Amino acid sequence: MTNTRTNDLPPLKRSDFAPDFRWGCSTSSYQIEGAVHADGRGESIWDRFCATPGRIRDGSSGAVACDHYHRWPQDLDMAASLGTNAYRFSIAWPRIFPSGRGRVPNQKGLDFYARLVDGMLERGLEPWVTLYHWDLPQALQEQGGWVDRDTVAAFVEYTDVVSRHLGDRVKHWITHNEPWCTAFIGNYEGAHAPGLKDFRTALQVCHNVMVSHGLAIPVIRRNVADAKVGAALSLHPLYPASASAQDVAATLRHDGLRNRWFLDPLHGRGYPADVWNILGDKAPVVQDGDLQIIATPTDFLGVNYYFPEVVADAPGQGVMATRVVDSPNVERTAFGWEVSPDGMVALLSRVATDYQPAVIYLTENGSSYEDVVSSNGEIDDGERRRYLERHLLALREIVAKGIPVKGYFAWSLLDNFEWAEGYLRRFGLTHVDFDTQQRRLKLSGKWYRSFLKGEL
Ligand code: IFM
Repeated sequence: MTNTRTNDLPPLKRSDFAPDFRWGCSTSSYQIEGAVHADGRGESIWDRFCATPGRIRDGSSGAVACDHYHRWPQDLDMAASLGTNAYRFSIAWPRIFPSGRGRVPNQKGLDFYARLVDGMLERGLEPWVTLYHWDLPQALQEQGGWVDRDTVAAFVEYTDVVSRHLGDRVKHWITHNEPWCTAFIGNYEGAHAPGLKDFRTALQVCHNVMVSHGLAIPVIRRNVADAKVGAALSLHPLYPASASAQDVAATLRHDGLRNRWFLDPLHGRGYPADVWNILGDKAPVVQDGDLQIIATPTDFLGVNYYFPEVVADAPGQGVMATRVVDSPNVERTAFGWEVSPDGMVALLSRVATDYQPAVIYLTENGSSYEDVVSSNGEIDDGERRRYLERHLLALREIVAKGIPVKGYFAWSLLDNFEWAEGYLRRFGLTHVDFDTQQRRLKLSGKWYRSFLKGEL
């Protein structure tokens, strides 16, 4: 994989894209809000996970994070000042139902999101809600969490309340963010909340999350006139570590669980048979009608793109007998993720060819570098700026191929709590000083602003 994009391409302009193209930033509740005890919010699995020694690399938590719960007007001002026309954020379920479910939602939690949405609309930002970005109420985890079918019912109730409350103002709804991470990082790798390490559990969690996605769609449509609904998947272009038949077969298996396990059932094809046959007794329990539910038609496919993976055969390693290897001599972010705009072109071309979604949104894309505030207060994050520019050049190429990408959301508006990495990884276009809560637009943010305002 080489990145061939060069400076001799025509300069990038906002007008290369359709006038109604959505340009935004993405955030999520636990990563930015803080205020974990404010206004009746209940405990989430991430509060519990962070309180467990050794789980978060720097021993931190999202208890304060960017204090966005109190500073949201300033943050929305920043988003609007960039020239974006949309803003993707998530709702903290424990603010709405502190114990996960109940007859009466927490009005103060609903009011917070109503104020936030009104604030977006006042600033010309179209609100894009994500209902689940990983902060499950801890009380539901104690009853089994996503592995328990009751959590599916609880999610549908929560969806009903939120969509009834915000549906007059919010038209774009994302049910789940990155179900792969919910299921496998949280329940198989154990690196995210709830920190379990069981493959069978992860597969059942995955299935239940997908069923909850399908069941939520008609509820949103019932409550929201002109709703546009989809899920945001983390997808990866995959390449075999060598041309050997073994590595090629391993890459196909890996693709089966990483990409097709989500894309196939969402597009009415059921679970991929090649993977299902490998799973044996680890396969999830699928009730009659579940696959039809998961395949409930959506309005768009959300794709979160960060990096490609290189895969090798690994006999005896896990059920799938595959291994992701570090390819040498590739450019990486400070997080170690390969930088590959070409991978984004390959991924979206593949998704468009294999599944023909009517509309795709790039619901996340971004990079983590070790930003330094210079003595004059500037944050010269040239690497992130170049990452952004190169991915937008790739996006222009994707759109020119006729692939129906209709929007791009940069991850993220702000530096924030990066899950198991704590505050060690910064993804923001805006620098946050976590001691003072001072925000400073980085060079990358200024570049995004110049691009969006036609000033490049
Ligand atoms: O911070 C995360 C986000 O919550 C989900 N997508 C990937 C981002 C970077 O790791």
